[in-house]
Parts: sequence; C-alpha cells; structure tokens
Amino acid sequence: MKQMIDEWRHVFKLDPDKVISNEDLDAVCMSGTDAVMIGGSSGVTYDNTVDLLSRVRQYEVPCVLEISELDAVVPGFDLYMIPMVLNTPRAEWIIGRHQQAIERYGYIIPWDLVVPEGYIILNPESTAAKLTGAIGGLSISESAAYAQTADKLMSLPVIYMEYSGTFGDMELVSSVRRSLSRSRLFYGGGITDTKTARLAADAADTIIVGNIIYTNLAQALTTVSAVKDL
Ligand code: 1GP
Repeated sequence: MKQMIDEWRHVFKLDPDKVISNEDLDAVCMSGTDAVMIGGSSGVTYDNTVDLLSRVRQYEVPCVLEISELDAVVPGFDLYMIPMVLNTPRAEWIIGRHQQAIERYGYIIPWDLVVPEGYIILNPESTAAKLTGAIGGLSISESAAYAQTADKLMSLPVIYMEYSGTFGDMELVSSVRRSLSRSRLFYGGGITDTKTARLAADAADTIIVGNIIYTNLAQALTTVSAVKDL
C-alpha cells in the first residue's frame, strides 16, 4: 500500500474545514489526480473528517489522511501521513506529540499504513509555521541539510517542502531534491495554474495542490494534465 506514493506526481489536498459542493468534489475526484489528501492546519475535527472521507470514498481515487489533530483520526483511509516538522526548535512538533499518540493509541495503529513525512515549512506567514514556530529564512544549504537529516539519518520516505499559500523558490526545491538519495520530495504551496504546476513538478517528485480548489476550480483542474503531460 505504501508503495503507491512512489507513483504519485499530483495530489489534491482537501481541507475538512472548508465547504465543497458535490459537483466540485466530483470534478476533483474524477480529475485524474493520483490521490486526494485530507488535511488542514486548523478547524479539523472528527466529524468534518468523517464527512469528507465518506464523500470521497464514493470514488476510486486513493484517499489519505494527513494527521494534524489526534482527536480527528478516522479509520478507513488508504494511508495515514504523519508530519514531523524538521525546522522547528519545539520538540513537540518533531517527536513529542507523536510519542504521546503512540503511548495512547499504539496498540491500534495500523503501522503498515503509516507514512512519516519530514516537513520543512518555508512560508513564515503560514498557519503551520506560526503554530509550530518554524525557523524561517532558510538558505539552500540549510534546507538541504534538514532534508538530508530526514533522508539519510531518519530514513523518512517523504520530505514535504511546505510553502502553503505562496509559490516557493524552485531553485531551492530542486537543489534539495538533488541532495536526496531515497526520500521522495513533495512540494506544496501556491500552485494555481498550468505554469506553476509545471515549474513545481520539474523541481519536485510530487506536487500538492490545495487552496486553488476553493477559489478557482477550473484552474485547479488544469494542474493535473499539466503534470501528466510532462
Ligand atoms: C497546503 O501544501 C499544501 O498544505 C498546498 O498549498 O494551499 O497553497 O496550494 P496551497
């Protein structure tokens, strides 16, 4: 099951705290994207996560949960993505909450469906950066060193470069990708059209498209073919 991520080039990320009509959800799930990821930085609850999962489950597209809230972990997803923030001095976001979760729920965790993600949060204005106290203004070499720590020391299967809300520095992203040996590089943030989708897909292994789904669905849908045609 976990191997499916090696094939992903394009993922739509849906926020359980945002409203999406059945028609728009149909377009997202039938778009040809490789997976739908459910996750958000605020307002994620058990109820809104169950609701979105049950709607996406009417389609064949793989559906994975990116866990940000322990009380909103819902059974029935294909995979569970677990962010471990690399560029924060606050240990709770690297390992602390994870340790507490495992102490409480370790006996029921389906480990074969769990995929840890080494997060590098690069937009200091984003909710995730503020929440986790992410260190901003990272250079290429500092970012690559975080990524290599996750790749070579921690053997994390995924590094996620998170620019949520703004389009990132593609030179930095592609340099980080070149420094990796085994981890897959996910990129998310500010992909809004064919051009930004192609640039990001050139720099990273997998691109994540989020907010534009809610502000301009037609343009969001063009990002799928932009990547698949590369
Ligand atoms: C957010 O990386 C994703 O977690 C996607 O970012 O919402 O800016 O597309 P956007």
